[in-house]
Amino acid sequence: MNMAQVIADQARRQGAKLAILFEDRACSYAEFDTEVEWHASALQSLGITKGDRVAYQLPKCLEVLFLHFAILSLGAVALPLNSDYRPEELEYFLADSGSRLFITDQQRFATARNQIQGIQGLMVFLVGEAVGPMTGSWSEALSRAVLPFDRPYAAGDDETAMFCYTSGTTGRSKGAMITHRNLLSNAAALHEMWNWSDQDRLLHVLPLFHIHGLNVAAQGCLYAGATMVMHEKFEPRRAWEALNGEGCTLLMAVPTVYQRLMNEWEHLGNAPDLSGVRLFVSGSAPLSDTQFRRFEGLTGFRILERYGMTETGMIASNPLEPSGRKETSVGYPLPGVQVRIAAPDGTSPIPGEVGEVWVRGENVFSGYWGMPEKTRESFVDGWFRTGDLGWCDPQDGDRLYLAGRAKELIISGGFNVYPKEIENVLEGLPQVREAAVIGLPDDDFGERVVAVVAVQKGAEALTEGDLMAQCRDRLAGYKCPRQVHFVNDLPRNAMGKLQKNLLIEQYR
Ligand code: MCA
Ligand code: AMP
Repeated sequence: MNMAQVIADQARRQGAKLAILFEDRACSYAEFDTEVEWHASALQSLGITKGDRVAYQLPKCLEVLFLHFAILSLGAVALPLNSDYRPEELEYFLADSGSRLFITDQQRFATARNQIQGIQGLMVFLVGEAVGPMTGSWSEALSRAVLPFDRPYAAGDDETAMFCYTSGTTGRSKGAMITHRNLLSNAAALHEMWNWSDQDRLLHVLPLFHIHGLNVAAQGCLYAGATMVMHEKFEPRRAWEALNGEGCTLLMAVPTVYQRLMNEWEHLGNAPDLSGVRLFVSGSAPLSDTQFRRFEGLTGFRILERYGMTETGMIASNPLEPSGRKETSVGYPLPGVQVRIAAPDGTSPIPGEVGEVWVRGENVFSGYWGMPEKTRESFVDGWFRTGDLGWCDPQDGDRLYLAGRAKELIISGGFNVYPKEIENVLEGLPQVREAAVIGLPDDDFGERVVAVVAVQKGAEALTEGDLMAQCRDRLAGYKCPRQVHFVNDLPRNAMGKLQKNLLIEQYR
């Protein structure tokens, strides 16, 4: 089965019902389905067929969803890209994935032209007018599309639906191949676990280029035949208004969003009427017990925390019954998902002890694109090694708690930052001798990216501002250090190994 086909079937059942309200644009299920058909026809007219990778980098808009499901419906592979990626990042993803088509806007193309024009076999289409002979006009391609168009749904089950790039400890991003079965099994599990229905109205404030905003929230909503109120950008006051006045029943967000909602609550004249809301869900980063309790104190709602990962989709969730939700716990494995805690030698530790979280089930991706070695390293006997540390409470039905990470990873506002990638950028600068990137606690983002840098002889005049500007040219904003500390040398142990724990202690 193909995920886009399931959504199309749902659209046919829902017909004139409102599917998405994006800013002042309303789109019914019937209109949504026709748009997907248009987009699929246009893609096919450009020669896109089964297995072709189609990348897109666009601001949050309805067209992203039309395009996404159109790509899937041809059996092609969707590659959503963070709208803030810089040209060098973009070049890597497009070249590594062997993308056949890249759809973006004129502004992004203008910045990245030099980096992407040499990529072999890549067609670039721009929303609006084409710019010069190198690009085509996506709007024109759409206007030439012919309906009715029979979507072939040429891929399904264990064939790839999406590539999602995740960074790694080496600093080189890996394209996780996510299959139709992964998408469908996870959507079904969440549907059951959270009791989604076509009566739901989801407030959508997350980006559409990650699993959370695209698969869990947007696709989950369409899968259920529900309605989505989609904001282009998260603004706390507007979000409270939507939960108060627009009949939203559900919110899916990251802890930073909840933190900002709570801060805003204090400034609202009247407490919003949340009687229509049935569920607040948090994930992508740890929700602290303080945040859980403060939100309950203000609103009366116990946030439902769940745990997931790009490679696995959603893994575990707290129960729907509010009294079953527990602060700092991510709940229990979803239906069809198995979790085991593994000691470093792969055996099971004593119940209650911390180990690495391993996952198995139809939700688990098929491997990293073009990286068979990395794929092999990530699996043991069919179990996927998440790199997260956790433990299960045997007194509470093996309720799962996360306890940190075996992998070196900073999660800032729900976005993952791998220190190595930033260190590579900093150490690539001629003025920098060595650099260490650490995550420090942050009230807003949970963790913030901080760089500790030793400069080359003669480069002592280098400032924090210079380094930040260099990073801004090469890295998406969320990865850029928010603080830089200069040192003479980085602390190392007798073996020469960098001691980041000392830096974290010193600067926290
Ligand atoms: C934006 N900025 C950030 C972040 N977001 N810096 C550090 N960490 C961040 N998370 C920077 C921008 O580069 C910019 O910098 C400045 O902050 C303001 O940007 P703006 O776009 O206005 O940001 P914002 O609206 O304040 O964004 C905060 C946010 C956003 C809404 C919390 O970060 C967000 O949507 N986070 C959700 C990420 C997400 O969906 N993750 C799911 C991954 P400058 O001023 O220098 O230009 S999927 C996943 O993890 C798994 C599967 C799972 O379990 O869900
Ligand atoms: P990503 O690679 O962007 O999919 O991020 C996945 C990572 O986010 C996981 O491996 C966890 O480290 C983290 N994560 C997701 N949900 C939670 C949660 N509820 N609590 C703590 N960490 C989480």
